[in-house]
Amino acid sequence: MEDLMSEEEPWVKGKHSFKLGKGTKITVLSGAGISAESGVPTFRGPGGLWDDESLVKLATPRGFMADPVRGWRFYDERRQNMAQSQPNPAHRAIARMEQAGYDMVVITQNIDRLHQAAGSSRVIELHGTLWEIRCTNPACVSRPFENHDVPLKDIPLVCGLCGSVMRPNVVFFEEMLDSHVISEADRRTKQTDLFIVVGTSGIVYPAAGFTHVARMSGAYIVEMNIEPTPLTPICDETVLGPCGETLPGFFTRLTGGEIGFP
Ligand code: BV8
Repeated sequence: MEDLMSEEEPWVKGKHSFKLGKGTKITVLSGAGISAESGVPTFRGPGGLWDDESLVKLATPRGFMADPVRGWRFYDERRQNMAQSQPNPAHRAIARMEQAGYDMVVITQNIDRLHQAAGSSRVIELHGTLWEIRCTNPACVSRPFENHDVPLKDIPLVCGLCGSVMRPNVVFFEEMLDSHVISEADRRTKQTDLFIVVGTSGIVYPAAGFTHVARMSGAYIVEMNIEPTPLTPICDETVLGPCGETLPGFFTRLTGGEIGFP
């Protein structure tokens, strides 16, 4: 078969040497960069959300509870932005691989649900989602619930059951991730043959740690980013470029052109 490598694709390292088998287990670890081409701002890098230090505080339990009005304004604005966003070709390519029958799971750090909107059905959300809300009172019997009001009707949102302030059902900094979510992601990573790290700065743990777990478990690791990251040294390949272009091209090559992408 002629080499499907497209010359113009800038490969920082590694030559495409992974061969796909029918039972190959593919896992994608995605970060904010996979949603950048959908118009969802990233956290770090040019125009990153965390450029404004005071916003990082709102993504901590103490910061949010110290000023729930400002906290909810911050999250309401992000919900409004996310509500305008559509999955991009990177999200769609991953979903297309699942629909084509490949064993594909997504472990995402993102809270925008764009993977699910693209059609991915096996998504592990490490940091929760902005489209769910929960009560902050640990003694309250209410459960997290979906809420897609854009904009939010009340700020701050208050629990109808106990009157406490509500919060987005996301994992703040300094909060433990859900232990079941962690073990599901860990188990999948350890079974993975091809681990694709897309659009993450590889700074936030424990999420970034799954790439190390994949390495130790013998997976072939491909990184897709617009710049090298602290994970680059442990990846077998790094492909530089906007993942909305590089990821569909990567899957086309991987499947020998078997599946085209819209
Ligand atoms: C925990 C949800 C135990 C909320 C997020 C000191 C004190 C306290 C904690 C810590 C500490 N030091 C370390 C920690 C642990 C901390 C951590 O890792 N901090 C980092 C900053 C050092 N982690 C935690 O706190 C975690 N919990 O450890 O619990 C504990 C308990 C008590 C005390 C201590 C520890 C919880 C982490 C989850 C936090 N929640 N978000 C919200 O969104 O508001 S984190 C936030 O960063 C996002 O969720 C995001 O997922 C995550 C990682 O960011 P990325 O996704 O990588 O995005 P980023 O913008 O950074 O990078 C984008 C990348 O895309 C770039 O590389 C860019 O080049 C690339 N890109 C851009 N465009 C494209 C592209 N690539 C391809 N194509 C493109 N077009």
